[in-house]
Amino acid sequence: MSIVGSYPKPSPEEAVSHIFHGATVAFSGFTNAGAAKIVPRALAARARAVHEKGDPLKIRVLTGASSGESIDEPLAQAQAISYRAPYQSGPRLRKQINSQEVEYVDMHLSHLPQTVLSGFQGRLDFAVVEATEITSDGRVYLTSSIGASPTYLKYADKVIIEINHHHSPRLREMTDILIMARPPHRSPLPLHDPLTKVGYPYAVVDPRKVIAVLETDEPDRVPKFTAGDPRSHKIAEHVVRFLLDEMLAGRIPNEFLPLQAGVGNVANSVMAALGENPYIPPFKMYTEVFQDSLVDLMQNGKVLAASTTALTITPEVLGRIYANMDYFVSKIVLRPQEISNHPGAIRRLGVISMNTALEFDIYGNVNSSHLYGTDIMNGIGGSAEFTRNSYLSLFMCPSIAKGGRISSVVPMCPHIDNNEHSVQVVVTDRGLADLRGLGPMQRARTIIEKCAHPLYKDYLYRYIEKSRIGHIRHNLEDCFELHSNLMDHGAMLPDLDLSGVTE
Ligand code: 0RQ
Repeated sequence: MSIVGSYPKPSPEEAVSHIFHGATVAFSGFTNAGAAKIVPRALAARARAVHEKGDPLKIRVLTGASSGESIDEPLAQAQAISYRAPYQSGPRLRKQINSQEVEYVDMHLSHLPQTVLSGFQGRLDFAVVEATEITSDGRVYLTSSIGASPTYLKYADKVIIEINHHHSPRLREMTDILIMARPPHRSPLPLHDPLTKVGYPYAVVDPRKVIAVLETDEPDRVPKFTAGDPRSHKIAEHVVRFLLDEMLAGRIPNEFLPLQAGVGNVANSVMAALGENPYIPPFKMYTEVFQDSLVDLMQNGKVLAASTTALTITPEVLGRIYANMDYFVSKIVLRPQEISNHPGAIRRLGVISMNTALEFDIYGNVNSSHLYGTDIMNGIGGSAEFTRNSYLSLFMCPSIAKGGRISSVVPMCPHIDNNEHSVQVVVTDRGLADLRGLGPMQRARTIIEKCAHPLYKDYLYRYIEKSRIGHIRHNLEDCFELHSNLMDHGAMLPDLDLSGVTE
């Protein structure tokens, strides 16, 4: 039985009629995994109808992380979002944020639940959460992501539950839910291994707050990941060689250390390369997003275990997991994002973090979120909490973008998400720069030599030579010349001959 108890079961249209202009609505979903599906669709339709009559209907949207196709895109299309936190990745919403139609707060994902419990997000009017089951005493068994849903269920005034029959009810065997108490009443997390469980297999809601239980049977809209391109393979080669060298040097133990990997092409290629390499021992993951590429590695024994907050897995591959739950339930733990991304757990476990940058500067400061320092791409997601607290932190990206019109290595990043104090290793298709123990000028020369594309090396060397001498050399007049050129002329160095450049 997926609905136990006498909960109201209105139509989706009736359910969303409660949601008013200006309401804060917190949805389940960390990526498209476990995202609410019925309510965003029905709410978008209602917003369109309300707008046609000339009345306003815009809401403040919280989720676990991005939730493009399921939540952000339909609501953004209906111009129904006024405020968004803590992460997004949808093209339409991105446009509305960059034209300042939508206020967006780009946050560390583990911070979100405590901003809710401490009241910084204001009143939480509604929580809309996907589940496999709700019981009469208010236990809610979540689906393919946990995200911030336990906190939303606890603090929202009113709750709508979407029971999705597509998901396996056995997901609860992977689930481990704990909500951190208010400080100063927090205890140490007794988490010594990615598989340690410290909580309960369900979230809890006061049944009196539940105003609707809806039912559906639809898969998560997780897009297929694209196979890595040659540059991603090159980056992966550098990363694998570096990790093997670290093992040989005794800095990574023989049983290896848990890995965190960001999303996208490059991360997938790196994971595939680690999986294929016979000298890398079977390893565990302590991460926030578990993707398709890891499922095969888990099935062939290379990935021993994974702690995550989301199974961001295409429907076909998720079907494979659901058909083999006896194998997978003992190897995956699904946690709330405040635990999957918890600084203390990441530090204790000695996680190796591998995230993707848009660009980094010659001193090792990284920009993953803002093009030209102004336009949001997606956000920081969990990249900064993993980077800051990991045992080894790596950032990766191709050395050039847009056919060479953009260099990913620049004199100074116009926006910084992870700074030189947290970033230990940067990698491009050209090579890897290990920055540990290096002073600023050593970092600059190593990064230019190892990571910059040959087209941009001379410019970068010249930049440091003509800069003002201090602990760090910079020339405040020229430090953003490449970005200004890009905006004014469409290329960072407009006079470069890019005819032979292949990406
Ligand atoms: O442009 O879309 O027009 O082709 O930016 O670049 O190389 O396809 O990068 O998809 O791997 O994403 C950092 C955005 C990389 C992502 C980022 C252009 C480039 C292309 C995209 P097109 P790629 P990817 C775990 C951790 C932050 C969150 C995070 C991200 C487009 O990884 O959002 O790590 N990370 N979370 O041509 C201008 C530059 C550029 C540039 C590339 N320097 N300037 N444009 N592009 N470099 C997940 C969670 O937290 C949930």
